[in-house]
Amino acid sequence: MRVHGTHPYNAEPPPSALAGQVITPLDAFYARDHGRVPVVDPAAWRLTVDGLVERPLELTLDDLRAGFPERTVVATLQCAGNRRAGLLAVRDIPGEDPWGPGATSTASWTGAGLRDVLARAGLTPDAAHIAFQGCDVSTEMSPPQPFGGSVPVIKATAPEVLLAWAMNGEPLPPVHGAPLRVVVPGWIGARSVKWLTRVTARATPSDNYYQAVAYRLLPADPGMNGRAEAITLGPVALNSAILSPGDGARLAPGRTEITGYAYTGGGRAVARVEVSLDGGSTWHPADLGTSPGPWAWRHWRATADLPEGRTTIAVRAWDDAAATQPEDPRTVWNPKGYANTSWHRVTVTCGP
Ligand SMILES: Nc1nc2c(c(=O)[nH]1)N[C@H]1C(S)=C(S)[C@@H](COP(=O)(O)O)O[C@H]1N2
Ligand SMILES: [Mo]
Repeated sequence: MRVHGTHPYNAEPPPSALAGQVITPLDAFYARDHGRVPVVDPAAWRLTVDGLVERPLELTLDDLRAGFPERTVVATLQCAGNRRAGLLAVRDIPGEDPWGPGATSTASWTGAGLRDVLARAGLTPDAAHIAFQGCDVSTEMSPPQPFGGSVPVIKATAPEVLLAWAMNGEPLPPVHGAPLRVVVPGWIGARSVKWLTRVTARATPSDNYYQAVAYRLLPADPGMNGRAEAITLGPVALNSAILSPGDGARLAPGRTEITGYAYTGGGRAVARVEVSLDGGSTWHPADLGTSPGPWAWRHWRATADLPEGRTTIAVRAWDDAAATQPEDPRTVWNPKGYANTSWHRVTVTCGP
């Protein structure tokens, strides 16, 4: 793993560890924490469901396992800071880690459907947002706060949203949120709150720091009237990256296999992936392979005859609304370094 920090723990797999496998092994799954991993006693742990509900609930892990149908969903998590390093190269972003393309991974998640738990509690008609709170404490703000966030009721009650206790068929590891985390497929990783202790139905979005202040896309510049809106990040924007060959690789001449991932959230689908060897003048379609399901990335592959010497390989994806990725990271730079969706590039050298 490439470790960006130990307390809190932040680490991403190198591209080679993500390449070639649609389900990321647990020891290669990226980790993104804002506080120290809390020590949770699963026997004493309870999940509180409260707020705008008819019947507030207090559930043990056994209540969740025995009381609700078990569901499994293959879903990709992607941090909003994935590929921030490409934005840092444009302009400095103080205090934020230089994530490469590995702040994303895919697992098979098992747990109870959040919609089933919310149905048991009974949402009142004025419930519009479902807020999540973990029991880790972040000191990134003053006074310190537990990590939290929210999603609109329409997403919270969609069948793919889980309260997960297992990952790839194993008990949820401590660093990924044991004993229970939310998994909100298609939305930025920050909404998949780990070490979950409270689910609250509200009329408005969560006022937690990570919903109300961080994970918002600020304008690059204040502008002439200083009134550009901050965008609260929700669904993941279309993105793609090259996993192999690695940046800086030396390759034997001849045919080279190029592989990587493409992903989009919010219920959209990756419709096409293309690679260019000439800075975007011409594009070659990649093979998308079979889909592992509507909430997971696509692992694509293409083969190319690389010329001798240095070549920069670029990738871009298209989605089913015919949106594609911007060429230049300068056009998407923002002060917190989120959502770098610009073409991903690696430079390789071919020679005898
Ligand atoms: N309680 C809690 N939940 C959290 C976080 C956190 O710091 N604390 N980080 C979030 C962010 S920003 C991301 S990208 C994902 C990362 O999940 P992972 O560490 O399992 O990959 O968890 C989210 N859930
Ligand atoms: Mo994140």
